[in-house]
Amino acid sequence: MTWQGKRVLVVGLGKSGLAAARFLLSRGALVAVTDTRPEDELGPAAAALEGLPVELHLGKQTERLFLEQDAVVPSPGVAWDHPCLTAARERGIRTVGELDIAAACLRGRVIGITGTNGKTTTTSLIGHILEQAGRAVSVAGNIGTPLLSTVEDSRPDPWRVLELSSFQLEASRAFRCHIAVVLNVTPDHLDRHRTFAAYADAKRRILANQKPGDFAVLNADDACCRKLAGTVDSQLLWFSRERRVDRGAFADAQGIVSDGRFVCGLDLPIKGPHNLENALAAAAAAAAAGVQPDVIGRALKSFRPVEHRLEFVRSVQGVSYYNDSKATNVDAALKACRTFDKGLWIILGGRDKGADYRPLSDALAARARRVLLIGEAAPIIRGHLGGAAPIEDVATMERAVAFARNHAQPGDSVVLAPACASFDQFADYAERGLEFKRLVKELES
Ligand code: UMA
Repeated sequence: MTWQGKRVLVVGLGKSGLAAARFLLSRGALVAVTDTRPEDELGPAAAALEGLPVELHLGKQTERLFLEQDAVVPSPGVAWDHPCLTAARERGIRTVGELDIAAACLRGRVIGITGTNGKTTTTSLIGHILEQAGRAVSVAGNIGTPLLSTVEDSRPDPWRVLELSSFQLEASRAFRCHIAVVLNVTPDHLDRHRTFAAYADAKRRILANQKPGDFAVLNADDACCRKLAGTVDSQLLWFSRERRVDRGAFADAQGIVSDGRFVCGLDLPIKGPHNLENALAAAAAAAAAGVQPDVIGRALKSFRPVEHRLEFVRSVQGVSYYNDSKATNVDAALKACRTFDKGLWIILGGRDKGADYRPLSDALAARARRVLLIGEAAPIIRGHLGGAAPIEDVATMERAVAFARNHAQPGDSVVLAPACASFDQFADYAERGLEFKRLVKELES
């Protein structure tokens, strides 16, 4: 689609909408932007468009505005079946997500990473491995840098490593990944996708549009990934923590093996079995991109954990504090729990996304000294966990940290892995993680 002279409405003025508006302006479109939030709540995002020829419709979203357009570009956070988008489609107005806009003008090769958990770590890991291999590489997408803000710099030679969310993929019809990685698919975002089948279907779109010479890297230990294998049109590579695989990467007692060649031992700087899976996925993807095993091994060893992902904050009187604020769903919180053998103080809660918290019960029963509940979801979590572990309703992060400080014993670990969204008390998971770290750093040692 050529954008020159087209009336295009960008829905949502967050990071992605801002990048989309700028991109579309650069391509000659007549851009309007709408956001349900008023200008004073949007802050810098609204100011960033000042002086540009953009029509702003803030504080409300009317169907009429959508129906006046040639095309509508929703931000990832806008439901794909939003009534105004549906009405626009029924009128024959094109609704197009950021991935498909980018698909038409991206050059270079794309490694896309999706999955319920581990996306950001694996995306960063692959970026790090390629960099260590001397490749020109750009890392973007759901990780925080909107894809459309990087398209203008697109050159034929570099690799583009993209974290892709179900929200972005749901809108994708044309986006192609030369190497597509699916880490795991477990229930999340059911408030948006409604059913697990619809969520999994959105994830599956990462494999659509692949060509026979491309690669699909799937988790052999994940039931949903095994089902996806039947839909792959490219070359299938597996990764597994539990079994040997012929093509792809696996772990045995000696270490990580990729395509039959030793990569490195298991003493990685990133902790926990879930991070071993992320490392295996990254090793398989990097090998598919032509990186040699010794380079992959050295890069896996020199990688440092990403902020808010089981990030070690500090130790106070023998108690270790970890920030896993990015554990915004049950499966991620479960993975965080399983990283610790015993003596766990876990901070759970925030905004519920329609989750079932019962899968946490056994892991908590085996290792949690106390569950500290914060935020709106506290009564739901308490109801689901029953008597699995002692529970304390502390309501706020400040009280959670203070409670843990007063009661935890040397050797214990205090972990923020909330299993919920943050929006009831914080702007986002990053603000929540920063607040936790600030409180922990202020503790007297
Ligand atoms: N809005 C509307 N109408 C709606 C819904 C939202 O106007 O119906 C407005 C909101 O008022 C807000 C704006 O849309 O002002 C926010 O848009 P957005 O939610 O798409 O957020 P962005 O700031 O554009 O950030 C998005 C991704 N956010 C989501 O997918 C929810 C960021 O992922 C991503 O880093 C960024 O683009 C850059 O690519 C964040 C995320 O939480 C980290 N992702 C989810 C996750 O990882 O679980 C999928």
